[in-house]
Amino acid sequence: MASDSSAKVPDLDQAQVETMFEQKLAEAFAALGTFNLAVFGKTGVGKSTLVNAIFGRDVARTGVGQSVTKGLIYYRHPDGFLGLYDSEGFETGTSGNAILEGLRKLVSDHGQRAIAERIHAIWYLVRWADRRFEQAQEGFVRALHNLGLPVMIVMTQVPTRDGQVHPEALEFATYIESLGLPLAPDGRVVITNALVDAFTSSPVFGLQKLLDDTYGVVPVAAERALTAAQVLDLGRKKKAVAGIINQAVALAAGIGATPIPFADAALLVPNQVTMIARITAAYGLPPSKTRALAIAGSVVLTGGATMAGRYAVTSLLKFVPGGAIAGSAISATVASALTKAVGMAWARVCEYAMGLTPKRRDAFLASSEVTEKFVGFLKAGNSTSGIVKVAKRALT
Ligand SMILES: Nc1nc2c(ncn2[C@@H]2O[C@H](COP(=O)(O)OP(=O)(O)OP(=O)(O)O)[C@@H](O)[C@H]2O)c(=O)[nH]1
Ligand SMILES: [Mg+2]
Repeated sequence: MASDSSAKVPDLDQAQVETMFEQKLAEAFAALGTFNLAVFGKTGVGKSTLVNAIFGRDVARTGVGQSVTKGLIYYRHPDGFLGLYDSEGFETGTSGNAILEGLRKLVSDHGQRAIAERIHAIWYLVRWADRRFEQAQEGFVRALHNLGLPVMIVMTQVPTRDGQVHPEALEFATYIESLGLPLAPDGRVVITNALVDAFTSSPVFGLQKLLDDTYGVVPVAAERALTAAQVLDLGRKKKAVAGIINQAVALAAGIGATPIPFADAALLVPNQVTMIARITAAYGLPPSKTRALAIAGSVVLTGGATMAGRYAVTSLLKFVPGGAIAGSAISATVASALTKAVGMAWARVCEYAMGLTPKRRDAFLASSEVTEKFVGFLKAGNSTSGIVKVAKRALT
């Protein structure tokens, strides 16, 4: 029997795969890099509220703060892929000058810094109800631009009705735009409301536009971190994940196509572990909570899917005349189908986690429920591959 062949790659036990998972998860998170955002605007304009609405976390409260200069603190979120320069209690004038001085030092060696240590975007917030944009503010925005940083002006707490922006807010935005400031990405002011107004019930507005515009100014190398960090646009995460799954499927097909006696399950495992780790990171799930993910992944990969897959391959091989070449052709199909099924099921686990409140999510990510969900989604997947069907039956 093929499974007794001396060429057989030894099976990996669960502990080995678990260790592999932890290593690959760490690598995948490190590979995301960091997206660094600086947020300016007077006290109460809504800096913290806006950051919360787009990144789903109070970076300033949960992050580790480090004073850059008076009035400017850099918070690195413990998840690693989000950094925030927050100007709490910011005023233009003297404190604005101090901040500019600090920034000037910070960006003076920008070119020599790793991408993850640069500032990638600046949001300068103006509250519409202030209806004033002073010369000092204008000067501050120009100075930021002169430092080579992409500045966006965001108007906050703007009321809308039936999708129509309050006419006075529009007028105010037009006024700011008429100053000819070098605004990224297109010279326009981004109009937002980050919180439903309890009194007027004016809805949340403009956040997707703000995020899209932000993508327009960040360097490609910081995009993956931004996609992981933001929680507003699940579509962007899904797109990144689809790319990761496709890559792994192509790699699996390559592994399966090598003329080995049969597609050895153990050969497919590292590729699937890497894929799962990258999917987890792309969704931006907290790396500090990945222990249960590593366990779930290793249980499923060593227990069910791949074992069943190999069983199916070896039994099919018996019926294929002509030996290794026909066998390897089947192996490529098997390897791809299984890898795809595993990737899709894992993506659903991550999306399920994303849909929970932060507290429920943490509890879920620390529990054996992860394994149950993974197996459940794998079984429920709609792969038409016969091999995947056999693998599903083997999952109990
Ligand atoms: N309706 C509505 N209220 C908002 C919005 N943004 C902020 N607020 C409210 O305005 C107040 C101040 O918001 P913060 O986000 O704390 O302002 P900040 O700019 O971080 O202020 P500092 O940290 O003091 O500089 C809070 O009571 C928020 O609830 C918004 O978009 N819409
Ligand atoms: Mg704040």
